[in-house]
Amino acid sequence: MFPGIFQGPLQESILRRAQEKGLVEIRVHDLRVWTHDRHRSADDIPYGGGSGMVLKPEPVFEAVDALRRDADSRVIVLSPQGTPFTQGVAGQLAQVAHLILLCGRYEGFDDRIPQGLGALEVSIGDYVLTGGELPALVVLDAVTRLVPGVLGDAQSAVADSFSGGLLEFPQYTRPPVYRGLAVPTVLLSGDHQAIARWRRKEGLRRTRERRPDLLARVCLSELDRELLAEIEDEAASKDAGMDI
Ligand code: JF5
Repeated sequence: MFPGIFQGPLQESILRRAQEKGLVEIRVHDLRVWTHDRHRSADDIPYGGGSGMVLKPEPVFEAVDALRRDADSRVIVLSPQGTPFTQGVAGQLAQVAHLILLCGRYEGFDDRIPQGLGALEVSIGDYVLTGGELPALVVLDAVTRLVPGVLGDAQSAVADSFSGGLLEFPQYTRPPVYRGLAVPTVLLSGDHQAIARWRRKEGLRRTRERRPDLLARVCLSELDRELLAEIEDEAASKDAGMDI
């Protein structure tokens, strides 16, 4: 309903370059093209009563009929009722040749839309937005960066680390002290083994503090368990008011 929303994000930085290199092709369509009445209405009042409007099936089905390419096409509907969008889902969608992202407005869709289109309903998080355009951009961004050739080799390694299921370790750059805040000395040591251990430990510490739900799912190595035991000890001494 609002194709203009896509113009900024798709014409900057990595999404722009991916399109220029021909690695992805992104087309934006206006649903109103497939409306027929003179007001070009895509919405109607809900059966059963209640406030708000519902996206009508006809323009959506006609749009998808016109845009669907072949058996490779997958329809994605962005909605708070969808399955959570994760790095894993992004990885799966990056394998699909042709995605059709359907952006709703109003209070939601006539439920025959996702059902009848065999669509995957995807949610980017537990909050309500005014439309599906911003969620669609989130999906486009997360999927495009996984398409081979879009990122340089150095950056594509980073994609693997969230897929590793933990939060990232803290990063620092110069200067070594800024406004009294020092970079952890191990990072300046040149001891690559000590740095790797510190990074793993700090990734685990952050995940434990901020996202215990992730920690419960991830597969931990022997070293991870050792590092987590150290973190637990440190947290316990801190709680006891001791200065480790
Ligand atoms: C939308 C009707 C869809 O608000 C969302 C959303 C939240 N998390 N993931 C998606 O989608 C937009 C708004 C109104 C249908």
